[in-house]
Amino acid sequence: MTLFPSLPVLLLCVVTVSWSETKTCEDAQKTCSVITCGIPVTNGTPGRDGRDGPKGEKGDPGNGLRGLQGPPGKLGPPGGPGSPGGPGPKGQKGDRGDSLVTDMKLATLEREIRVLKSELDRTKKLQTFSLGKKAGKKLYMTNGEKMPFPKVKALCAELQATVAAPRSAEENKAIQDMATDIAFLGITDEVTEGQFTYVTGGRLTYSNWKSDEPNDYGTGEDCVILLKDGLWNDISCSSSFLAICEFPA
Ligand code: FUC
Ligand code: CA
Ligand code: CA
Repeated sequence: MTLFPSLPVLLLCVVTVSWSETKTCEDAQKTCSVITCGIPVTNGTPGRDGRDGPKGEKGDPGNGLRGLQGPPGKLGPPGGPGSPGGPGPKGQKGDRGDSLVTDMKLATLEREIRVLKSELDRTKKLQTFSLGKKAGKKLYMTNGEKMPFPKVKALCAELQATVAAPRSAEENKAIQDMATDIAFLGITDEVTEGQFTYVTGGRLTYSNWKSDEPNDYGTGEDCVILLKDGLWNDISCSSSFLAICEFPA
């Protein structure tokens, strides 16, 4: 017996199944032996893919294991200029500048000082020789003028000297020998009447008063003069006598 019925029967079966929606497959099988029940008929070929749907919402962060760190990203754009740096280290000492000129000036000055010292030394020796200055002895000098005592003091001070004041018979004689006239001595009792002192300070270590002197005669006598014979007399300081200055030994 053949599996397939004749063509008119097959067509009838197909039509009958299509008209009755409530009829079960088993009912249809009773009237149409070619219908097989239980297994659905296979679908047709799939249609073409539809268009992409809308983008979904962002999903929650995953809590699984993190992946390994990726490779470094691309080099970024260059940054802006930084803030100015601090001061650099101290530089080396500069050149000596014009020290060469200064050195030459100094050398010239030193040479000139050497010459001047030499000339001063020669002048001093000539003066000593011409004045008969003796080593270790004071030098007495006069300009031959007579004047009141204050002027004698001022004159000698100008010469960086003092008024002649003998501290020994020898010095008294030396002054007497060079004096051309009665001369003032650098001795007074201006500070304390009756107490004669050296104008440079200090009590007398030597005196050569004439007899009855000092007598503070008249309105008073506080200065001292060396008489021609070498003796002393107190006299008024405003009277005028020879000025003699002394220079150290
Ligand atoms: C003597 C001196 C005085 C003055 C007078 C004229 O009395 O003691 O100083 O010289 O003479
Ligand atoms: Ca006196
Ligand atoms: Ca007197």
